[in-house]
This record gives sequence, structure tokens and C-alpha cells, in this order.
Amino acid sequence: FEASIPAASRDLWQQFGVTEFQDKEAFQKEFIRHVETTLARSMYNCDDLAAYLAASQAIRDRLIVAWNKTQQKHTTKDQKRVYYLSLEFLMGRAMDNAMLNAGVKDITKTGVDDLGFKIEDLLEQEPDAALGNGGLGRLAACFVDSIASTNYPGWGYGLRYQYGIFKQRIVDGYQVESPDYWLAFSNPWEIPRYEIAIDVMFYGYTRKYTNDQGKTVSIWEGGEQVQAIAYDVPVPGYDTETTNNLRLWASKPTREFDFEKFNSGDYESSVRESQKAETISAVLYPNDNFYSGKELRLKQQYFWVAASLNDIVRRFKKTHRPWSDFSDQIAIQLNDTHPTIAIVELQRILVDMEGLEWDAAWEIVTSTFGYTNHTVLPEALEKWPVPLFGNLLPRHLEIIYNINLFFLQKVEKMFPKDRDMLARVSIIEESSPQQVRMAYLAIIGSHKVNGVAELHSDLIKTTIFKDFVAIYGTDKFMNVTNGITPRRWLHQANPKLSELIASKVGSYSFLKDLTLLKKVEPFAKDPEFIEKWADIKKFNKARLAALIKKNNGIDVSVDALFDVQVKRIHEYKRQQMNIFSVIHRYLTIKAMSAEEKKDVTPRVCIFGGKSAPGYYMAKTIIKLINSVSEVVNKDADIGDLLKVVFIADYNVSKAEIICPASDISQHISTAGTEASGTSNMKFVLNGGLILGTVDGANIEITREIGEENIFLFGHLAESVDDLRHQRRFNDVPINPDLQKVIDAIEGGMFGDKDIYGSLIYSVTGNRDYYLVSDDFQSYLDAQKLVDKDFKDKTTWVSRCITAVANMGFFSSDRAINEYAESIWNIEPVAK
Ligand code: 73E
Repeated sequence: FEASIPAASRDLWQQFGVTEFQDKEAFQKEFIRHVETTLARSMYNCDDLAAYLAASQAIRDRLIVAWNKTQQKHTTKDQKRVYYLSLEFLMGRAMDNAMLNAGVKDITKTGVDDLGFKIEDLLEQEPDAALGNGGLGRLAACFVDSIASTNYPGWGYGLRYQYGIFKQRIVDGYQVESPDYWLAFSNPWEIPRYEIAIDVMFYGYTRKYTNDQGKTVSIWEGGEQVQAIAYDVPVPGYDTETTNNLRLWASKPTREFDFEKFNSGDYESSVRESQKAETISAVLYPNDNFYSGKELRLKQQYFWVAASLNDIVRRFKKTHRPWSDFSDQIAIQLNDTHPTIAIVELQRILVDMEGLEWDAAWEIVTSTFGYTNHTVLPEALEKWPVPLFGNLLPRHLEIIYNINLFFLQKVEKMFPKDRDMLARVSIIEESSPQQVRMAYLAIIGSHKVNGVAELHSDLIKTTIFKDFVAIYGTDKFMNVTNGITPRRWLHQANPKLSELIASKVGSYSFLKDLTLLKKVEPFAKDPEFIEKWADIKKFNKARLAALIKKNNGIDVSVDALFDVQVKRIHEYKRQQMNIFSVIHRYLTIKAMSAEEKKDVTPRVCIFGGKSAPGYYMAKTIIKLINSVSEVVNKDADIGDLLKVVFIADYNVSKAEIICPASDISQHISTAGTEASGTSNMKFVLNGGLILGTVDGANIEITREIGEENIFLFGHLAESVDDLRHQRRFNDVPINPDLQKVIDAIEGGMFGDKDIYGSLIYSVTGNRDYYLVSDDFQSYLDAQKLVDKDFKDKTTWVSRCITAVANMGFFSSDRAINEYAESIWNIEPVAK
């Protein structure tokens, strides 16, 4: 390496090399140094924000030292690595996690305490890194934590959005969005690498010419050019030296942007052009489980993919290995179809730039990529209009046509004369305009395709990808059930429960091997343990009650049953069914005598979640929840028997407060629609029970914790099509209890009924696509059972303990080990 220090000077470097602080005093020295130099403050003007920044700078230094060692080791060992390509990384806050994983939590806590600060106050200063929408982005965050914690050599690649997911406020019951400018006070958790700048092209045209060997080759002459600048976020593993990298790209104008315009005196328009470059990575698209075919989104995808692949290929070329070694050294995982263009980009690099033969290149490509599908919802599947695609990426479209040609030739041979089959599996959909089906391209260009929970992985094989199973056989399709990191979702979110568990396990080893939770199972019958467990739940409920008081001004009793549904607002997740059942409960209590009321289990119904800004129905559901909340909470007949709360701006940090505080959490998607769900895992791991449908990972959770410890209801996935058909073509009456609820809304009980017209129509009419009416009765029955069972406190807590004891399977460490063994073929790096 050219910039390497000459041997004669190296002793000095080693002597003065930076070391990681090991004790409180060393931390304090670093802290004060950062206050006084990095921040140019002093003990006379150091507020919580400055103290947070100084503490995080000290911890950051520590991470960087570990990061450097890890990267050097990985370079020397030169083992196969994985690159996880995700357009979303919903990381949340970094400081608490960094302290925990680096093992310096106590040092920093007492360290700042001596210096006049409370660690909790400093942690509160950090804005969430909210570079994701929901489950898909949070999964990527849990996965990079687990890859580091299990010592695999792996990097994440994503975009450094200047604006994360919008902030949500509730005004007059409606969602109002405002931008999330999370970088306002600088970001100590990233390292800008201005020297790693990669040119990325768009538009232009392709040209064929004959090269020296007489071969006809195609080249892409781009129009627009921008630069990708790398920002590295260290990802520390828990209780290990391994600190991996999350590389996020920011778009910048190229250095010599439009000199012609500049020189011809058109300065303003040349500056305007350059500003346009920065918009590429400016904002995260705020749609969850929904595809919107905007050109800027495709630009984001190509920008990020081109920069990442350029980086990966550059690193590979430094090893001077032959191209045939590529997939022995590199695995690339596609988090949904968002990075699918990477398949085409690698083929382009190998064929157009590096001169490989098509077949040799394609062999390398397909053995490098793996594709994870996260949804079967048709409205979420990416399809790009051919004209838009060909305009932005003309050479890539040509390559896709070639990939498709060779693929269809193969299919033709396997299924001669099956014209329908060819049309069905073609990457190009023959609509007008034609569309590029990204999921099909992803399957064809990968060696493994996986779903994210058993039911989901089965469903993709029998529905949306059925034909591809006929073509490739079943081996290519597999399941890796999602998981969550126990570091953030148990220890950080619920330190008291973690401590109680550690007292029985004997150590915190369960944070590295979650199956050790099994050791608390015998204590599910131990009265003393049950009491301690119950006290912790109460403490966590009080913590949430305080947040509710502060944010909503509502008083809730910690003795009530806390019933929580927090997740993106979506019709398929059925928050509408939940709020309808809350209305039903309200009407029922209203009709009770004083005597009857004594039997009611008091409940706090807690909702939270964002709607995509353009999703009218989801926004209507939010409005209804807030209107119901208004009416119910001030009704003197009801008192503490029922409270309804909508927590605004649900995000990772709030989830860390909410998950440990539930008695019941709801995961009630129409069967077959929620691919996995991961918050279901978080709630159970924190000692709450689930009220849910037979969908996604709920099924495997049931298998692990026992069906006596979960409240399941509703129709099964296999009946859904039939029920939809029935409703569409026959006169199926609407559930009578649901009808009463609708009458109440239409009677104006919750304000202007006209607001809810389309919402009501969506569950009546002859559609009810999400089977709200069909499932309503069994939902109410399950709710009743919950009310009854909650009265027996001891049995309830005992069930919670048993459930937690059996949650070991849902660690993201387990998921990562499965990916590593059966898809990536990588090994952990030895000490
Ligand atoms: O069931 C969840 C799953 O747990 C699924 O809906 C979600 O992914 C989680 C992690 O596997 C998901 N998000 C998206 N698709 N599936 C998505 C699609 C387009 C844009 C943004 C997110």
C-alpha cells in the first residue's frame, strides 16, 4: 500500500498508538478532552447535548480502534465475506448499544455521574437513526448486530439519507408529517470517507463496436454523472473484538460538474445541476410494503448498488485472484428486490468492463447472490416500466433482455410448447407499457431464494413463485425464519428482566446464546420468582405510563391490562379490526349495570404506528383511533375500565419502552399476509403474551412456547381465497357485532361520520378484502378469553415465564448462522 509508513518510523507509531480506554478515569479524561477540544466547550457551558456528544466521541474512538483491528485482521485472513445490501437500516440509537457491546457501560455510567451528568439524560439526547420504514429495515439492523456478534466477516451497504422516516404528530386526530433532519447536530457514529468517492452514471446511450479481438461489444456512454461518498458506521459485536462496517453512501456532485456551462457563464444553472445530485440520497421513501414506481427511487437503487459493487470489486481485485474465485470470496445478500439491479451491474462489470465471456460471468453472478423475499402483497412487488428503465439505464436493460432470452430458451426446452409458461415467467411483463419484474430477475440471478418465516416460505413456493419451483426444483427455495437481537431487545430495553434472568442462568451468557433462556423454565412455578417477575412488569408498565402521561396527557393505571398494537398502519395488519373491537368493548361496558361492571377487566388499549403519507385508508384508521380515544377517555361511565391511547411517532426508541410494558400485544394480520413480523418476537421476549392470527412467525412462536401460552384466532391462510370469493359473489351477511360498531360510527358517536365512509365500505360492501367481518367473532371470543385469564395473575405470569424461556430460537444470531451455513457459505473469523 503506497501510503504505508517506512519501517524505520514504525516503532514510534507502535509506541504512541491509540489504545482503548479500560477504566473510568481513562474514560473521563477522554470525555473532558472531547468537551474542551472537539466541542470547544468547558465545564461552564456543557449541557446534556454537549455531554452526550463528548461521551459518544470517546466511545466512537474506542470503536474505531476495534474497527481498525478487525478490518486489518479480515484483510490478512482473506476469508470469504458477506455483503448485506439493504435500502433500509433502522438502527435507532447507537450509544447505549455501543457501550453494552464494547463492555464499557458501567465505566461510562459512573464516569459521567462523577462529572455531573446522568447517563439516562445523555442517552435521551441522541436522535434515532431512522433510515427505514418498519420490519424490513429493523431486520437489517438486527442482522448487522448479529453478524458482528457471531464474528462473521460482513459488511452492510446502504444509503445515507439526510432525512430518515418522517416524524409523526397528531393534530386534531390526524397524522401530520414533518421532516426528520437527524444530522442537525452532527453524527458522531459515522466516519466520513471523502477519499472513497465513486462515480456513478445515469442516462446516456449504448454503442456497439468491434474490439481488437474482433468481438462485438457494447459500451455505455452515460449522460449524467454523480459521486458516491462513503460514510462508515462501525458495528460493534457484543462481547467480542469484532467490529464490522456499515457503509452508507451519500450522493455529491462530481468534482468537475458541468464545466462547460460554468465556463460559458451559466453559473447558476450549473450550480442547480450540481444540487440535483444531492437529492439522490436526500430522503427515504416512506412506504412500507408498497411499491411506487418513481424514477428517483430507481435512481437511488442504482446509485447505491453501483457504488457498493464498485467497492466490492475493487477490494477483490486488490487480491489479484482470478475471477473464478469471486464467489468463493464474496457472498452478496439482496434484502428484498430493492438491490436487484446489482445482478445486472455485476454482469455488466464482468462482461463489458473486465472482458469475461457471458456464460463465465453469469456463473459467477448467480453463485454470488442470494435473494430474500419479504412480502407476497401484490402492491409491494417491484415492476419498473421498460421505457423509464431503459432511459435511465440503457445498457442494463439490454443485459436484462439477454438474461431473459437465455432463461426463456432454457424454460422452452424444459416445457416445450408451453407458451403460457413462457409468458408467465418472463422477466418482461407484456403489459403496456411493458414492465421489468424485479422479483423474477432476482430469482433467476441468485443461487438461493428465501422467505422469512415457514408459512411465508411455503406460500411463495405455492403462489407467486410457483412456476420457478417447477423450473429450478425445490432446493433453490428455502426458509430462514427472522430473528431479533437480544442485546437491544432484551438487555437494553429491559435491563431489570435481563438481570433477573441472569440471576437464574448464572451469567449473561444468554445474550450470546439465547437458547440458555430455557434455564428459567423451572422457575415458572416458583412463587418468589413469579413475584419478582410481576414487579418488573409493573415497573415497565409504570415507565410506559409516564411516557403516555407526558405525550398524551392521559392517566392510565398500571393495574389495568396493557393491550398494545404498535407497527406500521396498514389495512392488512388490521388496526381497523382492533379499533372496531375497542368500540365494541366501549358499547358493551356502557350497557352494563354497576354490578356487571365489577367483573370487567380494566384495559388500556395502546396503538402506535405511522401511515405512509399518501395512504388514505391508513390515515383514516389513525383518525378513528384518536376520535375513539377522545370519546372514551373522558366518559365518566367508563373510568379506568377502558382507556384508549395513540402514541405518536412510534420508532425504535419508543419500541424499547413499549415492548417491555405489554401484557398482551396484537399481531392480527389476515392469515397469509404478514410474511413474518418481528415485533411479535420482541413482545414475547419481554414477557408479554400474544393475541394473534395463525400467520407469519406467530406460528413458529406458538410451536416453541406452547399453544396454551398464546391466544390465537381467525381463519387460516388456506381459507382466505375462498372466503374472499364467497363475499365477492354471494350475499354473505356482515357479522352482527361488527354491524353494531358500524352503526355507532355512522350514528356520529365519534364525530363526523362522513370521514369514515370509505373505511366502513372497505369492510362491508361486497369486498372486505382483509376478512375483518369473517374474523370478527373469533377475535371477540379470543379477547374475552384474554380478559378472563388475566384475572388469575399468578397463572398469567407463569405462562409469560414459560413463553420467555422458550424464545431462544428467535435470536437473530440463530438466523445469521443459518444464512452463513446454507446460503453464504462463510465461517466466523477465529480470534
Ligand atoms: O412481515 C414483515 C417482515 O417481518 C414484512 O412485512 C416486512 O419485512 C419484515 C422482515 O422480514 C416487509 N417490508 C417490506 N416488505 N416486507 C417492504 C416492502 C417495500 C418497501 C419497504 C418495505
